[in-house]
Amino acid sequence: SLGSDSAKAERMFRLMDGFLKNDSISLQQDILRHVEYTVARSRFNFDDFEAYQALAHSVRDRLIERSHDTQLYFKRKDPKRVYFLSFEYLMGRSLSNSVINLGIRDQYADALSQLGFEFEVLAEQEGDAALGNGGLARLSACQMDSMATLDYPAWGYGLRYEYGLFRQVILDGFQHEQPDFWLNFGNPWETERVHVTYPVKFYGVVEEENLNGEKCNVWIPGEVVEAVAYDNPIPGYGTRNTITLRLWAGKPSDQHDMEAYNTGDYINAVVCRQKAENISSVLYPDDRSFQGKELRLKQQYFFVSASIQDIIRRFKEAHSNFDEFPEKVALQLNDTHPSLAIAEVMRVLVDKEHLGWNKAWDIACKIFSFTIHAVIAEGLEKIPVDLLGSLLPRHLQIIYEINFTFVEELKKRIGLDYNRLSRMSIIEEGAVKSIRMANLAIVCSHTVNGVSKVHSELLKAKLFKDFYELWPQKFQCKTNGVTQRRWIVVSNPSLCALISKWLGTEAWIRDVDLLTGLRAYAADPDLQQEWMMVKKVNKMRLAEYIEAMSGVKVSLDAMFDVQTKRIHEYKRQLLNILGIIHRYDCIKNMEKSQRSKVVPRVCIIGGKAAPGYEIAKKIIKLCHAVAEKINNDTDVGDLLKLVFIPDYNVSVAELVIPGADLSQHISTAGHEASGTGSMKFLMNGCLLLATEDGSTVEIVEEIGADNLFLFGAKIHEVPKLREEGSPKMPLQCARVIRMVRDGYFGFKDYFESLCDTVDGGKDFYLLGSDFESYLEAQAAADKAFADPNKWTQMSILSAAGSGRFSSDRTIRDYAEKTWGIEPCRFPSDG
Ligand code: F55
Repeated sequence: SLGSDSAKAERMFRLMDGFLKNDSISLQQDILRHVEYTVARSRFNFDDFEAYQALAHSVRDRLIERSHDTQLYFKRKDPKRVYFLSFEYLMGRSLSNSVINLGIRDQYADALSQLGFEFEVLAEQEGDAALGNGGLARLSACQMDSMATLDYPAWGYGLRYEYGLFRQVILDGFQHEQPDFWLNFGNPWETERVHVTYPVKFYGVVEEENLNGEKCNVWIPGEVVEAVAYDNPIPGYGTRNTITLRLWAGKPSDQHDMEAYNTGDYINAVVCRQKAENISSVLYPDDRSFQGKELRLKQQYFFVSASIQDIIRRFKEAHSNFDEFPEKVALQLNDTHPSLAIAEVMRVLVDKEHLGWNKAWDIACKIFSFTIHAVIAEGLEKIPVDLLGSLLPRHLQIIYEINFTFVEELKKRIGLDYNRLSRMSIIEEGAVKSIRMANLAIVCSHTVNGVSKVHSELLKAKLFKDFYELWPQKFQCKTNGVTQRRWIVVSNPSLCALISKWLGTEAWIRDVDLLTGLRAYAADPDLQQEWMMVKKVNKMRLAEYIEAMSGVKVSLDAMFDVQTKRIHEYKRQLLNILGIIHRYDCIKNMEKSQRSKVVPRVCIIGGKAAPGYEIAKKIIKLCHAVAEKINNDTDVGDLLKLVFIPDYNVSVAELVIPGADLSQHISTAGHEASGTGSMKFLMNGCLLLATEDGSTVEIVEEIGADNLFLFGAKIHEVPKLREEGSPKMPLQCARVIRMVRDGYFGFKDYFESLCDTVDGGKDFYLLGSDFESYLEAQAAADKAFADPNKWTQMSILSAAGSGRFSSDRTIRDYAEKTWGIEPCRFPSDG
């Protein structure tokens, strides 16, 4: 094998630039070959979807070749690897991203046009891979792109849900959920690894046994499910490195079946097999609440156990004992969802590898790092002890053991402060005794990261104060970022070309700090002119989509004002809608002659509500009710339109974000851990209207407060405002709420409870107290928009200052400060 003779191997690696050629003729032949033999259609007769499938398979061939090379190279170099454990990934589409990262988009476009097809049209055939809820899941996807591009020896692990995030269908203005059976037409990007399977065990009992005179615990499980690997290639940009996202699917275990068949109940045994597949069948659509459901816990353990077995197998291939484990392996916990991995690593090292508790714990504490995405205690995951004890009895024991040692240690450090001890304990006593997964993760991780500066400070001051006082050195900050490959290069080709032209290089695609070079030309009339043209093109694309989706015709001269994200009370889509009602009310009440002074707006809202989140669903309905009224009011015409974009997902975002003039990030201060949508809008030269929350604070540091529209209470003011309550409700806010209550938009009774959240005495999210300042910020935005040159300059400065919000920066930071890994680049020019 190539592993033995290193000089020879090096030469081989250089020679083998792959078998597949990328000239136009080769690509055409390749596509036709896949039409004929993979898709099994005649090469003389196939439609757009079949052409897409063949094209995807042709790209996939190239990805596979690169994955092989990358893995072989990693194997030979045996660098320290990072394993990124995330329960959710929002990958969206793969085609455009892949050919761009491979550097052969133009070649493919040319080959296709020779065959009579258009690349863009075929790209539209692809459905989204939506294996996640929102920000956290898209962040994982952006970070995978950066890990590949920066040549880090990384693996992503996750679950291969058969049903991704539900499809949102709007009927009469109400959200309905439909299943997202995304694998229906096959998935050309994944490879099933039938030989990479591991048994995952559940239930049963733990028995004490005597092993060579020593007592040890043996878990005798009651159910076995097989985990099978599906590999998804993640190509880097400007490098041959292509890493792997390995997703696990459940399949029946033969081992288990043998017993069932022997009992003679054949039919029942076959039916039982089906149950195994259920484990990975559906993604939980809640992005906040924890319901302590058994299936969810099963999913967590299933994914964790298979991943840990895979990681340990790979390590053991190259090492005979575990001494070097911490020098070769870093495990990143993406929120608490995968933190059972801690108990699993302990179980494997102690029970299976017989390392001894202390040695195993020492290793565990060196390999885990933990990033938390929640802000408030209610966002933290808790698992009922009874549930864990029945599903994973040995893991419960291990967690108790970890907690016992931890609490004893703690007593020595802080004395018998029982309040504090009980706050910090991994076990929460109470009506439902449960495991605090965040505490488990903090105790074992060497590093705990927040996702923005303010969030990291809040963690230290509030949520994890006790832990911060104990271990200040553990707490770090890794401000989130997004990948400019997807959010500029893929989604906004015209802007991409414009930036490269003015910077005289495409190097910013790998080195995004170069975008600051645009600052020098921000006032240049030529750049401004071209910049406006690009925005116009993107607005046109978006306007066509809006008309197709909702039948509403919008004017390109209007300001496109966008708020797209999951629907949440704290994200305050309701504040946006109340602001729109106010604007409408003003237009209706003004003298006709004054109307020509109004800056026309198209307000665009999009996002999904968790299926059980009633208030969020009412917000969606209110949006539709208000839109119905405004859009049909001839008094208003093009001065104001409101559209709800249904089924917001990654590919819709790619269309919406480049077309936005203004975007809103208006969470109640202190509630958004980071927010990453804002970064995507910023990169696309969209101006932000925002509260000083999460990553916005850092965006202000980069682009200056003059280049966006800030408003609202600051984080430290929120508690006091809450105490004061609604006397602060301004008249304007009270008036628009009254309009809703009086049935101005219909559905009077239905909106009552929604209105109560604002004027019912609590106004927890401070819509009332922020209302005036929100209107002022909106007025400032109107004023700026009325001066196109000024606006364009602010837009250029926004994009020019977005470099810090690239996930490349985030990942480099993780690699250097948290994981301790180095790039490992396949020797080739990409
Ligand atoms: C998903 C499942 C559960 Cl059980 C809990 C939370 C979630 C989830 O989707 N959280 C989430 O998206 N959090 C967001 O993470 C982003 C990335 O760090 C942040 O930008 C954002 O502020 C935060 O809300």
